[in-house]
Amino acid sequence: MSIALTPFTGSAAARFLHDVRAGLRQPQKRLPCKYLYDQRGSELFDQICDLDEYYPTRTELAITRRYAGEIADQIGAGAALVEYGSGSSVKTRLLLDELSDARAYVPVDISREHLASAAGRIATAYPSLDVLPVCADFTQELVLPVFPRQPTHSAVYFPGSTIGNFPPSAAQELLRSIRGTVGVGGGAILGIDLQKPVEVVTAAYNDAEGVTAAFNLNLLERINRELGADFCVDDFEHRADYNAKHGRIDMLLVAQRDQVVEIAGEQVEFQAGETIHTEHSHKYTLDGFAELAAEAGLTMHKAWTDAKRWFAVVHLVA
Ligand code: AVJ
Repeated sequence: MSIALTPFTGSAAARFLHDVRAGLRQPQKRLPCKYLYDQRGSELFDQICDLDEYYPTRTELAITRRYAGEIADQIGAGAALVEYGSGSSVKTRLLLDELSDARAYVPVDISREHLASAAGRIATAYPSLDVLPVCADFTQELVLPVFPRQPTHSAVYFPGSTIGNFPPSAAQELLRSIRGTVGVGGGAILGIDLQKPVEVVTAAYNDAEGVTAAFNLNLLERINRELGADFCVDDFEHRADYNAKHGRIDMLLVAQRDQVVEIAGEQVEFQAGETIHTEHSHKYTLDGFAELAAEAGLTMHKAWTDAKRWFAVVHLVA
């Protein structure tokens, strides 16, 4: 199994430094949420998924388990399943178990190590499936690999409501690029988090054990570790507010006092109470999401939800 590599300009460390500097120079400081997921961050995220307060993971899993057969029917026979994010998860296997005639499985991930281990596990568990990992940033134009057995069509699988981390304009751009990747006759299965009572959403990002706080603060520790910055992490606090205007959770780091932080020779000033935006997590209505998809040229063909309508798995067709 070989991994197709998309060429990058510059090293990962140089990009990280560039993004951190650019984000912290803004009047409203921000850091891209993708950097939350280093080794430690990914471990903490796995712990978040097991928290009582964090409903999305288990709700999506229950929907997928219950409707795997129907979802596979919608994907259709002879497809190549293209998963955004490394897919060694239970959810992916539930679908692959029902897609007995799938031609290929293409996991796409930016992290080479994650990708290789996830692809290896799927290849072992499904020996008759062509597993063709692609190391790439799925927000960029995606070139599908050469298929040993030509699929009848492609279907993108994008679970986890990760699309909710993109602002609407970027989410729409991503949907448009999904449409470009699968082409006419292709489709996509997406997990999306739905609007629900504010207390439920807020609790999911402010857990009692403080795992989400550790996950958020780990970003500053990562900047210290990898970029040699001198953030005093104890001087920042985790906060997650529901932003009703945008229908999203805003995850923030709040400076507890005036301070100056040095990052690769650059001084960054913080005032007490000043915030860094680290992640937005949009909660959609089904109609709202269908509209967003339609503007990107995708039709919402079907949606599966739980009894409380807290989460949805949707089928979009190009
Ligand atoms: C997996 C990115 C969708 O937004 O709910 C969980 C990430 N952040 N707790 C989400 C996350 C804080 C999660 N996503």
